[in-house]
Amino acid sequence: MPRLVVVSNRVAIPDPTGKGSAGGLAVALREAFQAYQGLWFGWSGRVSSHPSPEPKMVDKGNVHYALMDLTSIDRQEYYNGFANRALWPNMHYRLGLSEFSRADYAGYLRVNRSFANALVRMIRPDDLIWVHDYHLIPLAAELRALGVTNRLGYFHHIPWPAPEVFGTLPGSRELLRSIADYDLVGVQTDLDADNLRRAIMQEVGATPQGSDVLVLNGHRTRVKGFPIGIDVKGFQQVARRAPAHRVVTQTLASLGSRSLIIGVDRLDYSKGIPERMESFERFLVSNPDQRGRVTFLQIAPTSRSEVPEYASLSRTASETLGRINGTLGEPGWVPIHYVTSAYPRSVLASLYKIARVGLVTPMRDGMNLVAKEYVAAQDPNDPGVLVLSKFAGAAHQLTDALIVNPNDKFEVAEAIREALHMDLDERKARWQRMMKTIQDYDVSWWADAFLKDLSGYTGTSKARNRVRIGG
Ligand code: ADQ
Repeated sequence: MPRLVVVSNRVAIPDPTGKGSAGGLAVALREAFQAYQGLWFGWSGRVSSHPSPEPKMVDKGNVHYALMDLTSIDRQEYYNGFANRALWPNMHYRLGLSEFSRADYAGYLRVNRSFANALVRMIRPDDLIWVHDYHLIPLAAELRALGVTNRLGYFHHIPWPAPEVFGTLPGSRELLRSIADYDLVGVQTDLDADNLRRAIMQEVGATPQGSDVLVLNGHRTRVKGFPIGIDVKGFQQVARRAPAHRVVTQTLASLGSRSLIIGVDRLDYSKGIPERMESFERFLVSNPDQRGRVTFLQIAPTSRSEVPEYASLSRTASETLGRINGTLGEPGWVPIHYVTSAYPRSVLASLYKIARVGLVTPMRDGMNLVAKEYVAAQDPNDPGVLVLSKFAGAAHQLTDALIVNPNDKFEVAEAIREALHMDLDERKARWQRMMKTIQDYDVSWWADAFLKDLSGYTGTSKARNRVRIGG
């Protein structure tokens, strides 16, 4: 059995209390590591003035964690700069927000190279190497340059935009050439896979072989959709427990007989939070009988606050909230409740379950796990309704949600009305079909499918000469 080596920007070490991070990637990879001895390599999250070129090792169970510190310039250029100010907006179709700087791009390449230099010493010949997300696209090229011949897989968690959009980014050709150094590239949807394959063919001249394989300089790369799932059973279990947390009991008490609509997202412009508030406003304006009878709770923990566009979004969200609550609120009723805390998974699960409507309306999203969590948490005998953006990867699977265009506030308002009035039979029928999909394609399916494909796949037509590196 080969060892699994996972590489991601941040590493989620389980905490000793067992309550550890319940973030999507942490849960997903915990599943993957159950079947393998493993090594998880990445940034420690710490900044230091003289980081060691060797990772700090932490051992937990069958997984070794290898943690690299960064300098503050590294963090600025690689993470805040190129990854989050150039790649992220480009890949979410926000070209006006994409800020390219040569220094940031150089920092991005530098950190990828230093990660490869540290990692290469730890790799064994039969390791399966699975790299995650847009921070680390060039890692394969760096590892190959150091003589690594192992199977290299990459999973891209965010959308892969149309080639015409990605092509606007300086450096995009170089990134496409390096992505072709992986053996298997997984993306969230077939549309993303098609976009990426077209870009690699049009921009750097790869030739197709069959439906999902591309050949560039004699190396074969398979590009394929692997929609990420959630831990459905785990989520159902926590949702079934009685709501013990103060946040849940207070929410229930303050609601009284009102219906709850819920939104849960990191505070990110891709999630469409101010736009969603305005759609709810439109709903209240068009349906005056609903005023005082429904409350919208938006949970949006702050993220990437060092990036200027996020600080500006935070101001816009607060201003939109204040305006709507000021104009439409009444003594004894606040239309929108807005909180910026992170909550334990059990609290989110209970709130999802209480909510009549899950409002998941990103402007663009790779998958959107909240949509799946909302479905998993519902009471089978009285499920709520999911309103879902057509621009979330999840919309490709959850076709029984009320699918909306988040740019059209009238359409979203109408979907909220329809959701609140939907009869029980229809709610159950839609929920059962969505539940089947998220159960069939849960997080274990995702990790198994990717790793099975990666381990059974050879990137070269001829077997590579294996060199033994590390130990
Ligand atoms: P994100 O952009 O972070 O993920 P999402 O898929 O919705 O988006 O995952 C967010 C996770 O954080 C969910 O598990 C959610 O429960 C949790 N979360 C959100 N708000 C929280 C809060 N207040 N407290 C606690 N937990 C909270 C990226 C891509 C997505 C892709 C995922 C996984 O942008 O498109 O679905 O990776 O591949």
